[in-house]
Amino acid sequence: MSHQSRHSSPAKTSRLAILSSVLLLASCGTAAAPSPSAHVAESHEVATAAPEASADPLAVCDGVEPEGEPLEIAVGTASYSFDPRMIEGPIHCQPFVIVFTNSDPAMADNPAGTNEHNVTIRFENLIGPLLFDGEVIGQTTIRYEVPGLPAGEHYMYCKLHPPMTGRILVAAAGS
Ligand SMILES: [Cu+2]
Repeated sequence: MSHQSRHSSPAKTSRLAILSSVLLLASCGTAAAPSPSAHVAESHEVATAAPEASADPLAVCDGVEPEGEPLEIAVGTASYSFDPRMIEGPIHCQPFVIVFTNSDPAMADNPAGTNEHNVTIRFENLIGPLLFDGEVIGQTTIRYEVPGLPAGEHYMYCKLHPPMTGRILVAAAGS
């Protein structure tokens, strides 16, 4: 129906296109998979053989007491990327604070759609369980109180600009 396409703005369409292509890349690994059937079989195997993968990864931190004041980590933005893109310092299951400053100004006819950003954290990669979903902000600073995360390297991105990504390295306890 023609009236539906009129409601879909070009900016929204391109954002959805970016998101879907990122998801496609994340789920398939490479664009040149050996064969479609091999990929389907692999996905099915993962889904059925690891039911615990859908469980909340934060559950391992239940009952862990915070030690001292939470670590504060400053994260900024520089032209629609995180600065720094690799966050180090958090310890296994210890809450920390991200002091997030968005310094990208609003502008008319922004090819990126909006200058607003947030920090979303997922377990290990883009399709991992959600660990933290920070409030979206314009050009300002916000304090994100992030719960203790399990040790490992987790995936950080802006949910309005999925190509805007980073990593959070969480060290093992006692390290
Ligand atoms: Cu953003």
